[in-house]
Amino acid sequence: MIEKVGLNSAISRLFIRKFLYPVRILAINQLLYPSNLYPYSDKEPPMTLKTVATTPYDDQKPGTSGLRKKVSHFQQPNYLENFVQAIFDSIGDYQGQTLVLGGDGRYFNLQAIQIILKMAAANGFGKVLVGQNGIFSTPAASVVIRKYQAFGGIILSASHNPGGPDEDFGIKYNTGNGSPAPEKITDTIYAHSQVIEQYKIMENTADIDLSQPATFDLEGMQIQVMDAVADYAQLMADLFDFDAIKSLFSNGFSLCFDAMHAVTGPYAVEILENQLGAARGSVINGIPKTDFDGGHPDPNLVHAHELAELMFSENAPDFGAASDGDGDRNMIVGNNIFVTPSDSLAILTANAHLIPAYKDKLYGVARSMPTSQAADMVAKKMGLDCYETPTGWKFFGNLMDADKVTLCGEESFGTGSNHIREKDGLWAVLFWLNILAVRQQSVADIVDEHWLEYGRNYYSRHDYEAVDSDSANQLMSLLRDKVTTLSGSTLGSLTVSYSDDFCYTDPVDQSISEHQGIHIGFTDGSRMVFRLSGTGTSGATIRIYYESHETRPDNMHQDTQEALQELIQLSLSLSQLQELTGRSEPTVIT
Ligand code: VG1
Ligand code: CO
Repeated sequence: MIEKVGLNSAISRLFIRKFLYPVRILAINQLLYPSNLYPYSDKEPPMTLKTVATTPYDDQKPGTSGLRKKVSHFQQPNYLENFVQAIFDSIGDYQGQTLVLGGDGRYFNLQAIQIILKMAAANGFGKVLVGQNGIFSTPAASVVIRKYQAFGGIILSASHNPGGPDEDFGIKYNTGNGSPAPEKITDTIYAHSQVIEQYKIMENTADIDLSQPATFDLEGMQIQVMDAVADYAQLMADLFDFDAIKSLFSNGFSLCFDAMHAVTGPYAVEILENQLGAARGSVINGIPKTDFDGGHPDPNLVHAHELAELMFSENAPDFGAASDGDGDRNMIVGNNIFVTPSDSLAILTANAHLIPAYKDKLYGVARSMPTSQAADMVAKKMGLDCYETPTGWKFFGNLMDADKVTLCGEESFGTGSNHIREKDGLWAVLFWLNILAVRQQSVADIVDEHWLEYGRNYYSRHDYEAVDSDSANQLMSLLRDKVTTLSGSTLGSLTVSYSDDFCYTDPVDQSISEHQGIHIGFTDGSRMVFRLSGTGTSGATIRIYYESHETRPDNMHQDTQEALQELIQLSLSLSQLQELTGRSEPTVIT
């Protein structure tokens, strides 16, 4: 099927280029220019496929999830074009094949899409599936790549980073399985960006109208503007028991979903309100804005404060949730209770048998290294394999493709499954709603029962944002030296059982990823992890993650920061954070 499409489109491209195209250009030029002014001879129509000479930028190394920079950085001459051409030069033979294209709707999304469409045509793609108005949430892009067997996709997003002319933009490539490109491809993209001399683009072609579903031809390449929500919504209906969730809502269950003026608004309104019958207005901040209304579209209690205030008030609805800029993260909150993302992964795993799509088989579970070990406890009891990967969703793709894991999660408000190859915010919300519909208990009761059965993993992450890069690097290298000698030693009341700089060997392709974070584990099961963010755009962000395991039933409801106090103090003295960075407090605590 793919080959046939490829062949057909290759033939039609040839036909259009050789015969139709020159005729059309001539006709247009005759119209545009009176005959005495017509600047080109009949034999030499203006070429629209242009090869543009360019020089490399030295900073196009993709981070945890694609290349992220300030908008103005992306607007430098050829900056975007260089990176897109570097992607095309790194992904193999896509001639005549299909590319998926869309983004989270942030500032510069539409301009970038028009440029990428023209570059895709010039570089020989047969077809581009682009979301209406240039929109695809990250999970929806993954759905579309898989469903239409595309060669790959380009997703324009800086996720939870703020948007607007002075804020961030981002771009990443996903492979044909719908997964963020693995490191070997992102490394190749970077290598190409460092030696790039030219890029190809169609010139003198009008912008494509993306305002409604339609099909266009761009010099032989087909462009299909698609409803950005429909395929995603259909997949959700296939996975979950929509009837059970509908009756939950019709029985008066209340919900508040904060879309944070980011991409998830239209998806949430369609699925939660239109299809499942949640009350109108259950989705708040549902209109996507190019600058997220000046907010920081990161679904945590700090940034989703409108939701947080509501959920911890007397008028709290039964269930609250929020998603991020590109729709792949989720925060789950019950009436007066916050569910940590690490606990959420564990609870979804323990309750997967209640969900149509997961009731028959769970392969295994995976979590990123800094994520708490709550899921490990569940996996152990259920006899499931549990994998620990570096931070970033790209590391889960191989495990899912090889049927080693079904559910995956990260502490950074990311949860997902093998239904696609990205984390998926609304999917997690629907999973929770399906559990609540079946169990007919409150979020708080479900969490409490879970802790009683598996123990509670107190968990917190402290971020020190926009720290001077040199100081942050110095802190990490000092720690790297220290950890080699810590094992067996006593720190405060704790004894170190292991400490190293996390190195991951992919169990499927044996690729090795080094320096993925300093982790120090203690004999009582508690841990701390230090790493530098790979998604920020100003200075460095130091992330410190803390976890301790509590099994005494009477100690399940302590304040998290207090429960982790000893670890927090230890981390500060061990890393000399204050001396090296001048910071006495984290900028964000989650
Ligand atoms: C952060 C999170 C990580 C997540 C990544 C992308 O990375 O910690 O867990 O996968 O963002 O998420 P870092 O390197 O800044 O810690 V998103 O929502 O941008 O797609
Ligand atoms: Co995101």
